[in-house]
Amino acid sequence: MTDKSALLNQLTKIVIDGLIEEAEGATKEALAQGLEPLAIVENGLVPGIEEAGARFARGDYFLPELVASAEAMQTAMAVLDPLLRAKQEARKTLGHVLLGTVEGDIHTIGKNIVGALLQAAGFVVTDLGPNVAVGTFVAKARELKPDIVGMSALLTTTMVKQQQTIEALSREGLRGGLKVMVGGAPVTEEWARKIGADAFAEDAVAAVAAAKRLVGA
Ligand code: B1M
Repeated sequence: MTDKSALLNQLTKIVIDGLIEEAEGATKEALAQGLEPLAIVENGLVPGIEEAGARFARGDYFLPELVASAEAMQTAMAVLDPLLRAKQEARKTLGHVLLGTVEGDIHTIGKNIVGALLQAAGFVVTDLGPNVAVGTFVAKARELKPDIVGMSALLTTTMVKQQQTIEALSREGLRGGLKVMVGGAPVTEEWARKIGADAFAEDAVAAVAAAKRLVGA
């Protein structure tokens, strides 16, 4: 095993085991060894949080263990996030994305990665955070006039808020010229079509490609 894959495996284990104090140092070490920030996310951290989620679903992990895994991942992401954002690819602004996790849903990790890569690609991102009420998306869309509203949902029970937000945006006459992108682990292309979203993306790299398509960049 190479040093680099050993470091990635170590990061995966740190997230699975929720070793919060070790996450920052191991992430900095991976960077020092020349690993790209996105590769650290995709090949080190994400497999760890997915395994923690699978253990939680099987009943092998309880909520405190899932929380510890999430905190270890977020500690590592605090190191990587500025680097992901700083990798400015475009010189001109491609558009404005209003981003948030829908009402009733506090999952932020995937949304934050999407936001960081959109910013790196040249989009201005206004991140409303987690648990964003339908009315808040509508009010902010009216106020800020973004090109794209992006909604993340991680729970099968909160996906419906994406639909309700799209309906509210239409009702308020805000859909003309405004595109909507949806994503999150339970969200599918089929769901996106059903609720009238303009784009679905299964990961952050696909989200950048989709956002560029939506603004014709
Ligand atoms: Co929770 N959780 N969680 N959780 N959690 C899931 C989603 C779950 C699948 C775990 C499981 O049972 N296997 C399950 C949902 C089951 C379901 O709905 N069918 C679940 C549950 C049940 C819960 C609670 C209800 C647990 C409880 O309290 N009993 C609770 C819900 C609280 C709430 O929201 N109201 C809860 C809480 C938590 C923590 C707080 C502990 C923590 C979140 C911490 C945080 O985000 N700040 C957490 C975590 C970490 C997870 C798992 C393990 C990992 C999610 C994650 O960060 N993945 C998750 C299991 C899983 O998904 N495998 C799980 C990594 C991230 C990079 O991927 O978020 O999918 P993801 O984002 C990707 C793509 O989806 C896409 O790009 C991202 C980057 O590549 N994408 C977009 C995301 N948003 C996008 C938007 C776009 C485009 C693409 O356009 C706008």
